[in-house]
Amino acid sequence: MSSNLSAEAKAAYQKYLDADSLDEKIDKLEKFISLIPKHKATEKIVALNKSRLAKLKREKEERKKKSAAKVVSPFSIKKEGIQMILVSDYHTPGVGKTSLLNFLTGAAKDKIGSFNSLPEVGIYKYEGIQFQVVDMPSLMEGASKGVANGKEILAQIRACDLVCLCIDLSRNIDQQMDLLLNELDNADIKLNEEPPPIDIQKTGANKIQVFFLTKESKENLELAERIKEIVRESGIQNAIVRIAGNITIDQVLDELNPSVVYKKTIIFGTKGDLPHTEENFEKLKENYSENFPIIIGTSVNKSIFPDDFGDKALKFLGKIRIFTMNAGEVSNKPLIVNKGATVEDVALKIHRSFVEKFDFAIVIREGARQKRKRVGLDYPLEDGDILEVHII
Ligand SMILES: Nc1nc2c(ncn2[C@@H]2O[C@H](COP(=O)(O)OP(=O)(O)OP(=O)(O)O)[C@@H](O)[C@H]2O)c(=O)[nH]1
Ligand SMILES: [Mg+2]
Repeated sequence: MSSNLSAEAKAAYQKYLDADSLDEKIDKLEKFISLIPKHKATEKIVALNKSRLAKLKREKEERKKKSAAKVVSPFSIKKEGIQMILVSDYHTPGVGKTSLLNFLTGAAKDKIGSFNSLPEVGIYKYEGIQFQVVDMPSLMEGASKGVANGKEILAQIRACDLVCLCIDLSRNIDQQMDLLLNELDNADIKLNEEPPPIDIQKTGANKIQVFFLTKESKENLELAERIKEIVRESGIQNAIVRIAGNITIDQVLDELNPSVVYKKTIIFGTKGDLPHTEENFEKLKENYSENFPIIIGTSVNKSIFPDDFGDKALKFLGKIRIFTMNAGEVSNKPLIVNKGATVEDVALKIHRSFVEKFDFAIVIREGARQKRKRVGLDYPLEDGDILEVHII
């Protein structure tokens, strides 16, 4: 144990060593890591203990998977379309989540103005696209430790497509943001961060190999030994680690931590009709737009909500719409696929047989030089394309 550590940190480490249960061990180790002063000389000890933490957390995930008796939580909402979750912090009750849900979808009218302890759900339709709006109970301090059903709520946030932080513009916006960002960070939910270009695959061979795949990644060559050390320390003895870009040791640790997820997140400022909310809205944009490119001012009372929300959201999520055509008839419900999807990706979504018996496809693209084109499976599609697949 390094002598650079405070007495408090050393005591915390001892508590971790003494801990009996897995949960307790995780808790104590997290506490210890938070007490290590962060600078160059302690980097190694932080990394080492974070990989131990990753190991414990993976063990916990494994145990969870094994526990056969699966009880469906009332906070678990099955996805129907693009799932967006409205979240707010517990210390600011009544920010207007249920009102917004009701405004967009017509659901839960009778739940407005009262404290909601269970989620409410509605469908917001936008040009044939379904957005499933989930109004979650607010997040309490310590949610990631399970306070006020925090674990269940956070589990659904992990699974959703779009996190929507709801901030009451008539109250202290920084306080609301701080609380929310803190709770989500504690739960290892990373907002608007790109997942690092690291892939760790367990293998049969009894060794850890690190490959640097791109020119850029080769600048990290000197990290190879440390990466191996960290992966081994996290309990993995045999793996291939592929690095495809510039990375940091912290990102390797995140990759080993099974609870880390990356979520696209926007902010809704609510109650924009109340006095002085304009200043707070400006402040919200000023302080947070660097990390949150979409900040939307709303008012349920004055029906203020962007007409082009669906377009904005889809673009932000990196999704495109493809309209399928069958015998000249164009479907009015688009298929939602990832940007860069090919004819094959979409055909697979319709039915596997469309790929197996594929003959050719017709793509109709408004505004293109050649509006109607005959193409093959590998043809890349664009937002708004009309696609007709012909089979043999
Ligand atoms: N002036 C104004 N009041 C609003 C607006 N939206 C909501 N409110 C009011 O704010 C209060 C709380 O709204 P809710 O929608 O119940 O808030 P909530 O976020 O669901 O609250 P919890 O379920 O307790 O977390 C209600 O009295 C609403 O009428 C708005 O756009 N403008
Ligand atoms: Mg509510």
